[in-house]
Amino acid sequence: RAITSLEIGVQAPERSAVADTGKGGRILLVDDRQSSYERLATLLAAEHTVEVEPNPTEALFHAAEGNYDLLIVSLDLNNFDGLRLCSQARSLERTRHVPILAIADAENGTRLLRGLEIGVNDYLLRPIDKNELLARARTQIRRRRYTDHLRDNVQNSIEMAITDALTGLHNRRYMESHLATLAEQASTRGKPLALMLLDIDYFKSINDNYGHDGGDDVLREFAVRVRKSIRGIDLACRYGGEEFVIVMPETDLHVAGMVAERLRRSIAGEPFAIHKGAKRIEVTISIGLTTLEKKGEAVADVLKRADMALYRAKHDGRNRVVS
Ligand code: GH3
Ligand code: MG
Ligand code: MG
Ligand code: MG
Repeated sequence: RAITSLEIGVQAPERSAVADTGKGGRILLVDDRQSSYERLATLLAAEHTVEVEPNPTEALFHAAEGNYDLLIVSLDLNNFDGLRLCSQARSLERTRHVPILAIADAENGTRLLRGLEIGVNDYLLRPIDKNELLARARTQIRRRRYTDHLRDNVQNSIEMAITDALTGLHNRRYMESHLATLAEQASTRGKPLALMLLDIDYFKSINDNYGHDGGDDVLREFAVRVRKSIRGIDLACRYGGEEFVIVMPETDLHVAGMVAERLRRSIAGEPFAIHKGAKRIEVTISIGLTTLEKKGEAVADVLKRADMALYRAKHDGRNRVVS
């Protein structure tokens, strides 16, 4: 798609420099009147990188792909195209958070009211004053960056709260809250649910022989293998030091038993690499396996049963699955 964009003469700041100054940004100007967009683009180019797109349909494509900090949309386009663009930009996931500054002739003032209703962030009436244009663009870009920053922080906090830092698997807290939901779903839908508790055998001696870092390497590699052996809907978590839980929705005891046995064999059958280049060490695991037994059963009871099965697997000689 050929972009009829127009890079304005003034040197555009680099993206990183933009972030440093906290000022200049990338703006997509959607306007089809040449005298208008040339003037606006020149004014904006004093602080920002500006691209011009006269065609609103094309503009939506660019906006969705272009990582802009601000859309400036003329509502004087024919057939209410400017308004349609604003409303489409608001409904698309990729453009929802990009601020929109609308521009209109005074005679199109009613379009501005519509624009504000559908989520335009700010507006300017023609004739446009240079300082006002720059001030409003700056405000929108600053706000955008701030909310992006907040959104990233919230996202990170959520991820950190539910993830085990060493292995990247879910943590125990997440598993316990999510397990209740999965068990409820299984009960209401009349589907089976399997749960296995996995514990690395003689892990203390791995730590003793290869150091705590060697032990950590084993835990990380173990998590990688677990992830490979389960489906997307299964839930794997690090339950404690070298104990893990796998919850398998819509899986009965027979199938879960095969999954557990395959995982046990894949661990025992391929020694683990610790550190770079160091010799490989043999690791085995014991697995206690159970299923949700009756509708509405408490998850604590399911976990207890898995723990008892694990205890028997250890007692019976380790490197085995017991259900
Ligand atoms: P068993 O076969 O009965 O399970 O023997 P074990 O040695 O694995 O038993 P135990 O559960 O007593 O030992 C687990 C050890 O795991 C104890 C603890 O020091 C170690 N551990 C717990 N968390 C971590 C961790 O994050 N990293 C490392 N390297 N070791 C850990
Ligand atoms: Mg133990
Ligand atoms: Mg152990
Ligand atoms: Mg243990």
